[in-house]
Parts: sequence; C-alpha cells; structure tokens
Amino acid sequence: MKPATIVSMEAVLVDLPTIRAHQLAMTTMHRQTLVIVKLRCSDGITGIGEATSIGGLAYGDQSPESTKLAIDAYLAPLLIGQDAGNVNAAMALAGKQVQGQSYAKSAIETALFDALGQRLDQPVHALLGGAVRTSLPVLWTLASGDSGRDIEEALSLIEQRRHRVFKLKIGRGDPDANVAHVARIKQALGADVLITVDVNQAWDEATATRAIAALEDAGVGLVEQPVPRRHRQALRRLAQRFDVPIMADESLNGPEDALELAAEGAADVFALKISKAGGLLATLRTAAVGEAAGVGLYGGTMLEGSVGSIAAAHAFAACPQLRWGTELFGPLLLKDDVVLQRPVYRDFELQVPQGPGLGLRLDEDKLAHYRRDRERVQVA
Ligand code: MUC
Ligand code: MG
Repeated sequence: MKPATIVSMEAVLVDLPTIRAHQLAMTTMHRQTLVIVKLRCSDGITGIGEATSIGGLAYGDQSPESTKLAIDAYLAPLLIGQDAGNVNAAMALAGKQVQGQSYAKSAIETALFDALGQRLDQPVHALLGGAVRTSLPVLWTLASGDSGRDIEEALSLIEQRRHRVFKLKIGRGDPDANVAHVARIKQALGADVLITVDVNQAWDEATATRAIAALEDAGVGLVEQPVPRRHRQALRRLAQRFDVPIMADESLNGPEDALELAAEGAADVFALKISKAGGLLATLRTAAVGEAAGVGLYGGTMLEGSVGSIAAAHAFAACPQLRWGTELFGPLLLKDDVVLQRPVYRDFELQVPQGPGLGLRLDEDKLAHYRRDRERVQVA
C-alpha cells in the first residue's frame, strides 16, 4: 500500500425532512440533521463519514452543530498531515488531544475506514476482521404518536416483508396511557410479533416499577432505558426485578460503561451505537465486553442517514454476537438521501454492502441541494 496522508477534512451540515413526525419522550422530530464528513487523502481518495444526533441536544450532549465545530476547529487541524492509512494511530491521537466528541470521532474514523477500503479494494467489514453475517435484521420504530396509525404502519411493513419487530417510543405523558397504547398495538399485531419499548430515560424508578410490570403483562419483549442514564442502581434493580430484559442505551457509551454495567448486572442487553462509542473499533470493543459478560447485544441507531447506518452495519456485521438484531432503519425514515446507492432492505434485513470501503458514494447534487449553507456556497 502506497503511503497517503490526510490533506483536508470538511464537515457539512445537511438537513433532510422525515417521512412523518417521529415522536420520542423528549422531542418530536420533523427533520434530521446529518454531519457529512469528507476526508481527502494525498493519493486522491476521498473517504466519507457521518454523525447525527436526535432532536439536536434532546438525546445527549452533542449536537450536529457542536460536532461540526469540534471537527473544524480541533480534529481537522490535528489530523491533517497524519498517515491516512493508520486508523488506530489517527484515533489514538484524536483520543489524546480531544476529550469526548464521540460523534465527531465516529464520523472521522468511518471516513478513514472508507478511504482505506477503497485503497485496498476491500469492504470496511473485511478491515474489521471479516463479517460473520451478510445481512442484518432491522426493526422499525412506531412513533407517529397515534396507536391506530402505528398499527396500520406495522401491518403494512409486515406485508411488504420490510420489518417484523417493532419498537415503540414511550415515556411522554401519562405512563398508564403509554401502557394502554403499547397493549393496543401488541394485541393488534399478535403473539408472533416482538414489541419492544424505549422510554428514553423518562421515568423515575417508582414509575418504571409500576409501568414495567404492566408492560410485561401486555407481552412486551424488551424495555430500553426506562430511567435516567446516571441512575445506574435503579437500572440494576429493575433488571434484577423483572423477567423482561432491560436494555441500556443512554447509560452505555463505550467499553468502560460496558464493564461497569456488566459488573453491576445493571442491564440484560446493550444498545451499541458507533456514535456513542466514538467509532467502529470502539463499538467492537464495547461489544466484546458485553459478550464476555454474557450480555445480549443490539445494533442501535442515532437515526443516521445512509452513510452512518452503513458504517454501523459494517461494524455490526463483524460482531460475533448480535442476539437482538438491529434498528438500522434511519435511511427509511428520511424523505430523501445524499448517496447514489441507497441501502437495500429485503426480507426484513439490511444487506451489508460488499463493495470497497463503505460501498456507497455521495450524490454531490443532492448534497449541494440539502446542505444548510447552500446559499453561501452558491454565492462563493
Ligand atoms: C434511541 O433512543 O434509541 C432509535 C430508534 C428510534 O426511533 O430512536 C432512536 C433513539
Ligand atoms: Mg434508545
């Protein structure tokens, strides 16, 4: 492999409308903002990566705007001139000189892997040691805010063979009304359809204890992040009290959280996300801790578009255990896309691309159309 250095890094904010309102405990989304990273190398190869957040700062403490700022002001100047082919060295340098900023680091690491894969003519999953699966089961989130509409949506997606597992976003408003909404949907879809719920930290322990008992009775198969992320002892008590598995999402970022959660027995399942961990390699390290502890693994999403979702798909394809499947449906929630080849969903699964790098290329016209600074770019 010929040596190549990083010559430039651009972070572009892209606003895409969603196909319908997406209602979570803490916000309702009508659009998604992607941070698309273009990383140019001295051998002429450009790698791409992506970061997103959910509802700006509603999910966590990093937004698309703060991610772009961290890249423009700190990570790009630090990494320009570094060896583009040595992902570990670049990420170690970023880790040493830039605290936090896991979303930005994930987007940059993705772009480095995409460039390396193109250079070596190998898909990203091969660079991670090889895929143990060629496609990934993908659930769909029912979050229109209306039980009747959610039921119709689920039945149509089952009919299309696109999804057969559904996650319900709850935690907004009255917990009894939340449980009734879930029970209505579970009853309409029947015993064979797995229903999971995500509370996005909205309940205190007493509310969660009461509501999870009712959700269990209604036949829910998995409960995600019922209590605030720092309330780890409450999460542990719930995981130990109930038969229904409890999944850590916001409480889990990287391998260090995984180690503590596993040691405490605070979660039965881990929601892995490349953005929370700070990249594909850190996601696999997090997964390894979970696997060593016998914790179930789930391929989570930050509702990324195609670039971020496919980056995650390469990592999840390389993950030996993935007992709970994935939720990599982000591209399907968006009305449009900024890539030339949209991800392929077939028979309830996302197909993992086999081409070099991520196996996707940007659609530059679409990117120019949806980028937030398009007026400024057109004038310049
Ligand atoms: C989350 O909290 O897991 C994942 C799917 C979805 O609808 O929202 C996300 C965020
Ligand atoms: Mg979640």
